[in-house]
Amino acid sequence: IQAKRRLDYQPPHFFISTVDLSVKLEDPKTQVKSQLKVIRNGEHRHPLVLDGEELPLIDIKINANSVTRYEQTPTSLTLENVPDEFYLEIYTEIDPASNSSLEGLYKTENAYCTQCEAEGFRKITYFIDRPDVLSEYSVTIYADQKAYPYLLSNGNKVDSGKLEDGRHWVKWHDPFKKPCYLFALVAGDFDLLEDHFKTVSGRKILLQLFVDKGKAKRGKHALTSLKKSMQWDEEVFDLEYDLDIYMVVAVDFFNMGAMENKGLNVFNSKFVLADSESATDEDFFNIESVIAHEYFHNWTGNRVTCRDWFQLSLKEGLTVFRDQQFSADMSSRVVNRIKNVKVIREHQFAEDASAMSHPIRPDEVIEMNNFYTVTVYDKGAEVIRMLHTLLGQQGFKNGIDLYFKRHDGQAVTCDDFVSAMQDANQVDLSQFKLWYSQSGTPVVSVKERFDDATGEYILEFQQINAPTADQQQKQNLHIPIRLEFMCNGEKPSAELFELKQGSQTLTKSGFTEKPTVALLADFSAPVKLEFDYTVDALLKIALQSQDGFSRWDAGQKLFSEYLHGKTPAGSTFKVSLRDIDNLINGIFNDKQADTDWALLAEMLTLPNIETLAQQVSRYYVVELNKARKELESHIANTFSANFLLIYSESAQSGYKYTATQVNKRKIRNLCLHYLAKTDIGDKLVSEQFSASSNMTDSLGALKAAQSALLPCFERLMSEFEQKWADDPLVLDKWFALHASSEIPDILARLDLLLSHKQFNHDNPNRVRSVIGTFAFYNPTGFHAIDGSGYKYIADYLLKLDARNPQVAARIVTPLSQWKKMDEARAELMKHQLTRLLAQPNLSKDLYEKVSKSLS
Ligand code: B3K
Ligand code: ZN
Repeated sequence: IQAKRRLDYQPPHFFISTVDLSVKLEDPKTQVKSQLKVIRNGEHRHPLVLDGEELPLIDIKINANSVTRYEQTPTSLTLENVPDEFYLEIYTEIDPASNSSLEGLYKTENAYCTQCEAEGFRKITYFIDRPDVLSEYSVTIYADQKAYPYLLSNGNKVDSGKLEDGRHWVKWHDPFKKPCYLFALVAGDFDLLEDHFKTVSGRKILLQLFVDKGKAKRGKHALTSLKKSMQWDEEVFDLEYDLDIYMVVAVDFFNMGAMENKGLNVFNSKFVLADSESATDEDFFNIESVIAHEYFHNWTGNRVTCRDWFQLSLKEGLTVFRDQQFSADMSSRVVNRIKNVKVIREHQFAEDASAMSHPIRPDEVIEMNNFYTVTVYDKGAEVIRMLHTLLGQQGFKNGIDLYFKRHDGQAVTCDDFVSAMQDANQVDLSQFKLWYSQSGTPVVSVKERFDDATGEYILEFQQINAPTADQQQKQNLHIPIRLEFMCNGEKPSAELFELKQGSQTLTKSGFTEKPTVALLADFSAPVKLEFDYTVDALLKIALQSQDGFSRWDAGQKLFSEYLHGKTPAGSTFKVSLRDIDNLINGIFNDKQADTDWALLAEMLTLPNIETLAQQVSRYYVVELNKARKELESHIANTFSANFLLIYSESAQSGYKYTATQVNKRKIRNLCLHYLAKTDIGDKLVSEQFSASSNMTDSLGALKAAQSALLPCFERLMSEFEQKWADDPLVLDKWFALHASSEIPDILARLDLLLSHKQFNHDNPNRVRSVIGTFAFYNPTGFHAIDGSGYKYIADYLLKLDARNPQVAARIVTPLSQWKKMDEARAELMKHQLTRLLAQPNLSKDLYEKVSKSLS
């Protein structure tokens, strides 16, 4: 198996200016006829090489004449001595019903649907399947009218008709040139929700949302979110929608969240369907954010796309940054920032510390689908955010304007993006660009000195870029560090420090006493910070900083250090239980807090075990988990009166997805989480569960019961199961709660879940909710010292890999991250990885991740 390298990029030998596709949907054989206008790129004599996978070729013609001389391999079709410009007709047959990889054209329970990014188009027809080949598409779809009344593709519907045999056809034309990964086709019977959006220039856009029959009322929130996104992009980035129609289809079988196909987004139904009874506030939030993300891709991804897949962060990092800014504007900026930072610290730091470490612009790839990672997406967004921090909102906007002015309609690189930012602002970003090529989490180590006599305060910064699995040599990065100085009786002052060298000093004078400094405010760079804060300083920042993020972060630091101090990892910070009590007392007494319930809830939440694991070089899973549980119990019992008071104050009637209501439910369920660990827990949790008429509060009760191992847990879970027996999307929450339960016989429980009548091994949502949740979020079960958890996952992956390699390769992640574990567990994990690697016909997806983790 061969890796592709970024530096080997060569422009395509041929372009394809137009594509005329005709797809006749039928079981088991779907006929695909493709007519391509092929144009040689420059003067050369290379053959035309087309990509294609598992494609039975029926016929092939050049300028209407059948071709007999061609070379076919399992992944390509080569034609020698072709003209400089010609029409190529290719006729293939595929079987969507047996395509369980959910890539290419596949058939779900009641619909046909495509997923082409990254390299799925080659499973539909022979093509030059790379993002720098841009073509104008016409697509005609034929299918049985009764079973498939809606036949959809990109762009505008231009014609349609009926055939005599009960079949019908629809023809689509997309006027915008696009790479084949943005092609989409959907056929099915749906409920349709319609709305309109009037653009800033006065054009009326038809919005259509297609959902499973009977689910129309759950689609309203997605449509509202779409309109908000369209308006936000006009207001903030002057970006207007370009086609006259925008369609979104929700499907049940989908490998990831959603896909931004031009004019025809395809979504995992999980990110579309919501109403108060069946969806949580978090679901509502995620829908708004994923709808926005895919919509924003219309400019950052579709109008300007990637030259090659190594540039993926060009569109993903930027689009994640845009959706984060949007979410922040829709609700609370601070709470959203906390959310983003949690993802980085919990998942991205783990990836950087693993064998899969890679820069946001990878250099080597075996299976592209393995690189849709938290590094490319979320660290990518942090890199864009740093540009935004360094250039300011206006400077950033000027850069974006220049980027579109230069590159609209093109397939470009990350360097092109940075150049636009640089030229629009006349700054030198050459050192900054290293963030694109260098992997790993930088450590910024800071020391302070204060001179009583002169009033001078000195901060000595050092950056340490340690070697990673993929890269030995590192260079110094350009790291923006926000600081806040706090002095007694004065208004805190903020400042942006740019760390560019290995060591650098910042000197401030004029202090009458040693200031308290809060470093890395707003998480201004994706780094780990080392600084010997005093406990008093952390308490002061946590309770008095002007910056909500810094307050939360200081509290998290106190919790973390206290917890590590309880394990063999230890801590040099001497945080006592008294300090924790002081912190929590302070948080409760804080006047600002009751105006922002959501931030209060964040401040009172302990870092999760996965985040704690990333703060130390050795992960003592059992000890850490125990310490964390004990601390939660302590907090619950020491502050039960406070929790109870807020619990009753935050009660509300009726459900609306508004910031005020969401924040109240959030603090209320946090209080319940703690109160569950007191002696009124069982009663209170049962009461909330019975009284609740919305999913947020019902699930809040179940989660509280699970985490406190309450007697009522099993009973409430079966009530829930009965109520939602026919709704697998809702049952996913139930599956996941069971799978993350830290009960002794967890593997037997998993077996039961897998044989549940709503479980379906071919549905990625189901597989993720049971198998994924167990591997990622059941520390005691997964890391059981007898290795049974690891074996369970490996056994499952051996079967899953043959059906759906993409999903298998995602779920192997926790197993591959064995480096931080103790020797015994590390050996057991490696043993399972070795078993996987020995599997004949292992997919490229799993091969890449498993082999890396063992080398
Ligand atoms: N671009 C898609 C992801 C495609 C993943 C392919 N394995 C969704 C998104 O990021 O918007
Ligand atoms: Zn995206």
